Amino acid sequence: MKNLSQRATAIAAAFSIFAFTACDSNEATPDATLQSDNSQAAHQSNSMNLHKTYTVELMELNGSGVSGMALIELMGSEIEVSLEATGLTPEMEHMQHIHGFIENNKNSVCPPPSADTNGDGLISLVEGIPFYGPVLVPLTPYPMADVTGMVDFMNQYSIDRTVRSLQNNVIVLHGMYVDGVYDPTIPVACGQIKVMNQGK
Ligand SMILES: [Cu+2]
Repeated sequence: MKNLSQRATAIAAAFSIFAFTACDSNEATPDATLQSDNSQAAHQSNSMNLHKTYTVELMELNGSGVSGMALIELMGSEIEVSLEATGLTPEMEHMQHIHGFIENNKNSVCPPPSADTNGDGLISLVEGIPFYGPVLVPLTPYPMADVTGMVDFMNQYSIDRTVRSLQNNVIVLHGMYVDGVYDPTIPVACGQIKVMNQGK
């Protein structure tokens, strides 16, 4: 299996032609065309816009050493999520979610160091919520990292209409040892979901 960045490049090439016909080039109103899914007046190219590709660069939180990449393909109300990560605690389960805010299209972001409001040197699940918001889509079944701390994951989900502005959301991976005890909730990596085939 090709690695995700090679697949991402191939998918970008395959979909770049759609950029010329897409009518939702204004990402400030990302959901406008999706809201007209069922409208007879919908622009001719809406059927193309229903297939969008997103990339996520996962970067470490809490000094975890975790990094990775995810690819999300949106097809109507379905998403296919492919995710690879390394540096995870080996042979432990790692929760992974799409986090975001559903109210007012508020943008979800990865938490900065200042999110550690209790000053214990770690950003807890709860301390991160003001930044990344609650769980919108649990990316189940949560994978077990292999003996090298790697996860190679793919699954499909139906998503609610309110989640389809995917670029307003982030992916968060969880779980590492803290003071000798495995904390399955602590955030260990985060990445903003970005539209791949934009402005090409
Ligand atoms: Cu989460």
